[in-house]
Amino acid sequence: MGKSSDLLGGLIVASFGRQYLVETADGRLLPCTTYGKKGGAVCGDRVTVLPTSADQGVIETIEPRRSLFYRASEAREKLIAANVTQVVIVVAAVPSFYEELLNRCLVAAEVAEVKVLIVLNKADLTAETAAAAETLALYAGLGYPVLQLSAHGDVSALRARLAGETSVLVGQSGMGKTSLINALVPDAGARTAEVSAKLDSGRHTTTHARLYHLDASSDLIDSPGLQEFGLGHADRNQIERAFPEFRPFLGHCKFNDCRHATEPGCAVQQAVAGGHISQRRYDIFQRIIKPHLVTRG
Ligand SMILES: Nc1nc2c(ncn2[C@@H]2O[C@H](COP(=O)(O)OP(=O)(O)O)[C@@H](O)[C@H]2O)c(=O)[nH]1
Ligand SMILES: [Mg+2]
Ligand SMILES: [Zn+2]
Repeated sequence: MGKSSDLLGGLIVASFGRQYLVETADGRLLPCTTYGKKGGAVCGDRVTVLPTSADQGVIETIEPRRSLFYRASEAREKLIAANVTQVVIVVAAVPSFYEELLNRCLVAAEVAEVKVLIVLNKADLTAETAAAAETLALYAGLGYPVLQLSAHGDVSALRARLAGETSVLVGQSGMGKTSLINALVPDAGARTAEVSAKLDSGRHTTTHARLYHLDASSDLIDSPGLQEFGLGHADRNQIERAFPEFRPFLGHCKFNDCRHATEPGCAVQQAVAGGHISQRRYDIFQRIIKPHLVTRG
């Protein structure tokens, strides 16, 4: 442990397993590690670091987070980004996206109390995109902002929505997250090369989170492609409430602990039958909630 006068404030702008790159208050990029076996720090974290040499430091403390976006499978938490104000879920028609994964991201954003934006990328592939847009119309109708664009074209509508926010791009790999970063951050390639050189791990550059400054008040985090999104950290009530169209019906079922599955007098099932809740969303809800029915959340 160093004297507190040796400590520097900083921001984690890249994470590579247990190795981090910290942007210090004086503008340097300092490779850092953490004490102990477990990291616990994540891209977007504000930290204090103790420099141990001219080009190496140790993370001493992680400042309290405004938000934490993460997934959890069984007992293991997988942190994605800290202190974000917005989750940007990137989907595309090609390769096709998993609607359940989109929904899991929406639930996680709700649990993290962070707003969301859905981006339908690759709009230049017009025929395929029309079908995907139809799928997403359901979400637009529920109040989620949906932006259709091409990373290879005009991204100004997205840039406008990123202003003043710390946003994290999430989605399956191949949806175009890195392409969007490249469109939004003119020197992204050079910065990635700088990070690779600092951490001597060029082969890892696209498999871990990276934070880019868009301007003085806007940051954008690129995250590794997702194949699954565990919601082990969310309880049943949180998941139910993360489906906004369910809310008017919650608390109106015959049984207090209704699982909205096969119970009689279920207000949610009646809402599905009455067309107030879409069958698609209800089916996805049932799949998401399944592991949460074993232990009462
Ligand atoms: N046609 C088209 N292809 C795109 C667009 N954005 C990305 N791609 C392509 O999709 C592939 C995956 O993009 P990438 O940015 O690596 O996706 P990531 O895995 O989400 O980071 C690459 O071949 C990109 O060139 C787009 O707007 N239109
Ligand atoms: Mg990528
Ligand atoms: Zn019910």
